[in-house]
Amino acid sequence: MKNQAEQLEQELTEKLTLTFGKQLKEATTKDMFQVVCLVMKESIHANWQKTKQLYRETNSKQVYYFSMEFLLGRLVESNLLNMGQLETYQQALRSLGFDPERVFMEEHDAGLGNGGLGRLAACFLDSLASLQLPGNGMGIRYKYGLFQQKVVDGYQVELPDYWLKDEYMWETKRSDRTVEVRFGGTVETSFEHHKLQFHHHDYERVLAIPYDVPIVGFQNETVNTLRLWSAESTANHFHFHSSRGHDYYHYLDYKRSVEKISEFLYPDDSTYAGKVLRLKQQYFLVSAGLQSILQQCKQKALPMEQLSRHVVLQINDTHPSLVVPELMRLLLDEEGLGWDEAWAITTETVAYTNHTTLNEALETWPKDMIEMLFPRIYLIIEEINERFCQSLWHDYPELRDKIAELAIISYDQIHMAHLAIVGSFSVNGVAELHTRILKERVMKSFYTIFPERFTNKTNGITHRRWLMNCNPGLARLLTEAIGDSWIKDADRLADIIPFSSDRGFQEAIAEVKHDNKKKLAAYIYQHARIPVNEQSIFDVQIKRLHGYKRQLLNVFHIIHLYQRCLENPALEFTPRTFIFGAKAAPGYTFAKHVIKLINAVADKVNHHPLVKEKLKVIFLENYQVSLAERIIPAADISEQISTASKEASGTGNMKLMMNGALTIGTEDGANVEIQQLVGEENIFTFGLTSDEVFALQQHGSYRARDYYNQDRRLQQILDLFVNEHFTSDDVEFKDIFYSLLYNNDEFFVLKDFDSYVHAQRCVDATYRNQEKWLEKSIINIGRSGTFASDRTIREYAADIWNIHPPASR
Ligand code: 26V
Repeated sequence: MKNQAEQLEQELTEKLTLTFGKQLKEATTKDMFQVVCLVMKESIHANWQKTKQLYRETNSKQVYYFSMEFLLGRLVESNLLNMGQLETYQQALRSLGFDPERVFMEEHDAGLGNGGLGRLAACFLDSLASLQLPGNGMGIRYKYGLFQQKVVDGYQVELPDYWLKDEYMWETKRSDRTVEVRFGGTVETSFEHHKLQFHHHDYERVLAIPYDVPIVGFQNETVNTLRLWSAESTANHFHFHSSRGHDYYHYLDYKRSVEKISEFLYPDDSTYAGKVLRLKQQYFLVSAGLQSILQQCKQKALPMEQLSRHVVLQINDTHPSLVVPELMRLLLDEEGLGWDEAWAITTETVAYTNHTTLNEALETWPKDMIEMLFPRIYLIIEEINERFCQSLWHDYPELRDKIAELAIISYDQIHMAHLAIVGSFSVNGVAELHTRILKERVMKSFYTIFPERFTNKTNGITHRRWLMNCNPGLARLLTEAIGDSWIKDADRLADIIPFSSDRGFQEAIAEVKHDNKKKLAAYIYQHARIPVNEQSIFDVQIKRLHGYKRQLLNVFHIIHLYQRCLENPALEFTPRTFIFGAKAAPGYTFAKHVIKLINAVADKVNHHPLVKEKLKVIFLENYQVSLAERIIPAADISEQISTASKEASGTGNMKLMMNGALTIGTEDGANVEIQQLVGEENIFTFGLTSDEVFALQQHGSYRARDYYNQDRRLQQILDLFVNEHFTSDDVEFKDIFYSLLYNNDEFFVLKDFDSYVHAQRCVDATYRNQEKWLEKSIINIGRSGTFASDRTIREYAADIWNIHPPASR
């Protein structure tokens, strides 16, 4: 009798011959990766079919998570883990003479997202499937994901991310589910059968082709669907639907303009060129997604009036908020329903998640642009706005002076968040503090009108990827100590808290961390050629580069330490390795200057004879999901230092905590909840509170210059910028200097500096007492179960979606 791994060896070898006509000794790791995927897909696809059938037979209500971003990373290992096959495959690959890790690394990260918002969507899909919930993703199959980052001479350089270069092993093209999306043209009205009818002419036809990706649940045979839409031209476009001539060059222009729709993921930067294209992408996702959902309902002969009993549409930020008018359009024009009926259905079906309160990140679109691109949708938005403003006038006399502020259309702009709130039954924030700020400040008047709509759903992360998969050493240790119940129920991680003061367990935790640090050190050496001390504190800040996230504050502290070392070479503190990973939006000049600054400081610090044994600064290039998976298990300190009130939640904070890092952070986003869970003594909190930030902003009483004038340390640091200490051509650092001293330091870097330095001293002192440190680390791991996305998804399912696992399983 062959064991499982031996059987698998045979299957893999056979598949290799069948697919590539190769023998084992001729196979490359890439061949092997593809063969592994092909063999896995046989069982995944069987379960996929069964799951779809089960949902059909049980008539299950389904949630569709509409998102412009899904940051999946690699799937091979997490799929194997969820299938319960990871060890078998690893064993079989080793016997066949392959290093499993290298085989898995052949998979190109699917980087269809910018940061937290996109990764959250991916974690949610994992949890939906793992909880056997009928839930699907709707997204765009961008031909190029988020740019690949290279660092050249300290500067960020962007390269296209052609992730589809080799075939994407997980997708299945579903040409049979193609739908048509229409852009531009004109709308005419007529009065027929006692009803106003709308006719759309001269539009551009775009084919939306779905590519389905299976989402494998954790050891439960559930396989859900992520549907990614790709835009294609249609050969008979001019022939049938345009009054324009149909010469060949016209056709090529048309083809090009259509294919552009699903070509690029846009970075989250307001200064990008081609806004029109981004808006087209949003409508493309929404229209294709909704049409396919309604088609499925019709196939099941469900009456449209009951749509909300069978379907719920969750929109990930306002990017897909055109679902509101698009669903109205389909119900009115295609299904022939009346306005009130269609409106009731729409507002019972759509739910909206807000992910930011930053003013510059709240989406608005010029009304002319919407009118030009989607003339019928524009008319519907106008009507929604008209009716909403009317109802404000009649039902809320006390808000009459606020109508302009609340309107969906004002000053020729369409406010997408207003559209999303008015058109949905649920509005949620992503952490307690964030939801409070929405209710009390940013969306206060909407909260007065629709108090029942607002809820909080604190974000989460999948502990399968972010603990079991990326930190197998820790996972093993936890299971040895408390059994494996935490795997199915992350709250059981709390069972290790009684071990937090157990010396033996502490030692074991320290050993795992040290192993992980060794591995990361090897990676750093291989990629950056910088040797790092494995005994040093690994201090990690990994996230998008943004002013409000304050990587600059971190750099200031590093420069401060550097100067203290120079002043006093005998200065005693635990050596530190500062590790950064961050991409800056290509058009965000300030952020790019900060990257250059980090690298310039790194250059000095890493080579200075008086400093290099104590401090190291590492900027790891091309931060992405697979790199996060290497860094997080090795972190001692988690930097969560945003200006209070600005970070809606953060999710990196949760991942690092779950892997035993201690947080140094402001009272912002989910940091507040981390603090509540672990207690003040197990986190390093510093800085202004969100209320203090609001007060300073309101009174305009902050004077950054005073802090510079009064704090010698800040003078020293900033003077290095202008004195060209770091590079000789440092225009970029003068730009940073100006933003702080002439633009009055929008993000309160100077204001929080002293408090941050103090907190960092506490970090150093605490780390010296390893027993205490490890105790805190274990308590952090133990309390992190709350941040499993399974908890978040259970809350969404129960409080918003009203969906359940199908009864018969
Ligand atoms: C967008 C933009 C666009 C214009 C320029 C400035 C700017 C800044 C930020 C954003 C972010 C938009 C929404 C977003 O990604 N929010 C993130 O969502 C995560 C998941 O809920 C959450 O953990 C992060 O705190 C939040 O920033």
